[in-house]
Amino acid sequence: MRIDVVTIFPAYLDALRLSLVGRAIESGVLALGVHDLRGWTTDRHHTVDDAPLGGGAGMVMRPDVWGRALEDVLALGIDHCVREGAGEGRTVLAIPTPSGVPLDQRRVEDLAAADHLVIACGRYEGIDARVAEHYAGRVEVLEYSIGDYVLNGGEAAALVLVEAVARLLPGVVGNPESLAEESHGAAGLLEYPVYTRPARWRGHDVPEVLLSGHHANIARWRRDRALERTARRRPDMVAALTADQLEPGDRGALARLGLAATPAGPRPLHVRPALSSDAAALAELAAETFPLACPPNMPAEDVAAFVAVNLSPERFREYLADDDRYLVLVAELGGILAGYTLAVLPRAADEPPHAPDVAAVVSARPVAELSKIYVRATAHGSGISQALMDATLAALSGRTVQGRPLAAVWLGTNARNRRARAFYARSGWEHAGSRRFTVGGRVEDDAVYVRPLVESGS
Ligand code: JCZ
Repeated sequence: MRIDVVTIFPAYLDALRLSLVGRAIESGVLALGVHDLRGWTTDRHHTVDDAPLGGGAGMVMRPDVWGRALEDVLALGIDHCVREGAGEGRTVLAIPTPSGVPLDQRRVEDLAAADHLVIACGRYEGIDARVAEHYAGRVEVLEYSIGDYVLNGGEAAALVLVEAVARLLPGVVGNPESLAEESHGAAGLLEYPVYTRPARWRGHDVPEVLLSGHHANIARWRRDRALERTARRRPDMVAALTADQLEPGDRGALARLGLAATPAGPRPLHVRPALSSDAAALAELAAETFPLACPPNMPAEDVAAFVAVNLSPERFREYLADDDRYLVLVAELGGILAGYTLAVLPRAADEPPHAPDVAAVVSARPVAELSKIYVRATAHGSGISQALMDATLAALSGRTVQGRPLAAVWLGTNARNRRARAFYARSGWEHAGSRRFTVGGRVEDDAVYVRPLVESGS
């Protein structure tokens, strides 16, 4: 590849002769030319600028000087391509400007595939706009920005572009794995933090997992830190993650960061106690989600009758009004209810759970029932159920019945609902047996699960 930089401060680019880029030049994978724009002036003062037409502050770089410079410099690329046997070659004229397209790794990768890159560094208020317009008819023109801040000229932005492109040329970065593993690669995440010896420095310890030699745990820890950093520092990048970029275990990590992995990408998830003003929305959500949890052969009329009686806005208002007995939490995704939980506390501390198999397995009292944990079908698999369950268990851990803290929670789920059963088994619930349950006069079997509660604060 050949890169030519045109500037009124050629010495600014001396730094490129150092380090990796310097080695790329020495090894021959990169030919770099730096040219003084004043070499193409014709007056004895070597004038490159003139006043802005239409008025305004500062000066503008003259198109005639730039035109002569670019004719000569573009010709150097033709010679280079012929010598390299690259045929016509691909030429890009890159012009740094704060009003350009943001430079990112995708674009750098694309530019690294060009044969000739010419970088035109402006100063003052920039280059007469007709220069970019004129050359766009002859070569690819890219007006680019290296960030939303203002420099005095294009030279620093040229250094940035040359360094970013040069390190992608074959043989420039010693270990191609370091290229593959980096930030802004296909992973769509920032890098995890890195450490070296000593294991303790000024009272700061290296995270223990990195000394464990357990490769799977190290990989998970690094992935979690990368997700956490990206969520905090670059919410735009996290929001742009697609399902194919997520690995098993990422949903849980995102949920702990308050993000649900929706089909549109991770979105902020807010779990809070339900308010009386949520009753109508809760009833609507319940009517949508309850049928999904029903046995597949249950007649639609029975499902509808159950919803009308037990999941009406009026019933929700009753649940919400009786907060000694009911705990209702909702999950909001982008301000919209995406799921809810309904837990039922016993009236008396020694009241046995309303499922004989649970009573047989758990002797401790009081015991609450996690009656509903429903998530809108469109949000299934997003980690909302996990977040709702974690929040519900945390809230129940702080509750007492007649002064005694809750000892355990149980729940029943349709025995044939494999998705739900796998979810409970995965999240630390113990299968305790089954219970009979009637809906619309039909007998159904539920699998029952239990979980002990640890008192909050202990
Ligand atoms: C010429 N001022 C060229 C580019 N990202 C970014 N910030 N500032 C620039 C820039 C500023 C300039 C010129 C005169 C680029």
